[in-house]
Amino acid sequence: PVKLGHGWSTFKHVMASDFSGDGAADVLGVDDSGYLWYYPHSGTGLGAPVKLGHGWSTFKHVM
Ligand SMILES: [Ca+2]
Repeated sequence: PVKLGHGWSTFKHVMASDFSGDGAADVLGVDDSGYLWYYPHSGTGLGAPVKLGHGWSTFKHVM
């Protein structure tokens, strides 16, 4: 395992995959306010988060 960061305890959902198609796994997360965040991975670490949307707090599963 590789530690990518901390502070995820307030997130309701966290998932990783190469969403951008560049070969490095990125992270998507839904925070406790229902915001969906995208954390791009440059290959050396996670970049600044980008807010993708709101209203995801009512979803039981996000994948
Ligand atoms: Ca990627």
